[in-house]
Amino acid sequence: MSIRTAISGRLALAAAAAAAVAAVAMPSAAFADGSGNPGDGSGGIPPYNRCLTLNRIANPGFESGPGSWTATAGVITQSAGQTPHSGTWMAWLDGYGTTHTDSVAQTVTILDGCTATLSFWLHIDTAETTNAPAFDTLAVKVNGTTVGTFSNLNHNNGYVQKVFVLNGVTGTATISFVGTEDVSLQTSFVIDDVAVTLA
Ligand SMILES: [Ca+2]
Ligand SMILES: [Ca+2]
Repeated sequence: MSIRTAISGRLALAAAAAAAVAAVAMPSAAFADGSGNPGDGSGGIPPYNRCLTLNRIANPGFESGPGSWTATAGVITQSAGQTPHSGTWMAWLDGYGTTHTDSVAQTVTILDGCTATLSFWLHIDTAETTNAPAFDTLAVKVNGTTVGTFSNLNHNNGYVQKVFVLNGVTGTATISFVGTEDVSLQTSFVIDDVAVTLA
């Protein structure tokens, strides 16, 4: 084989390889919506993957401070009085030992045809006695409907992950946590690493 023949052969192989790569490139319709996001479900996306998105919650661990959340004063904090589940920020509701209500909320979009799951990490400590009624409560709400309730009776060391499947919730969904204390004996509801994922 001459050198010229060998080079010619290599060029032909390179051209064939390039053609093979071109043949398996994503069809242009996959990004027909122009978003560059194949999972946002807004156009040209096969239905089997349109729910495969990352966490819909922005600033889920509060590490950007209050950004993206609506909260009552002092809730989103780096206070040394509690330990976050991750990072240095958390949402600390209540803990005053007086009549008080705190809240923290964020609105997300749940795509039609997808099932959303809400999860978060929760730590509760309290000065209430464990065998008393639920004097201080935390309500977990979606669009104003309570999907879960916790209280001083659920106090725990460290954090426990709570998970709620939000069947039938589509479109705009406001996720809110509302902590209500009675007149005495503090209960702290500490929340971190909130997620809403779709499947
Ligand atoms: Ca955090
Ligand atoms: Ca109390």
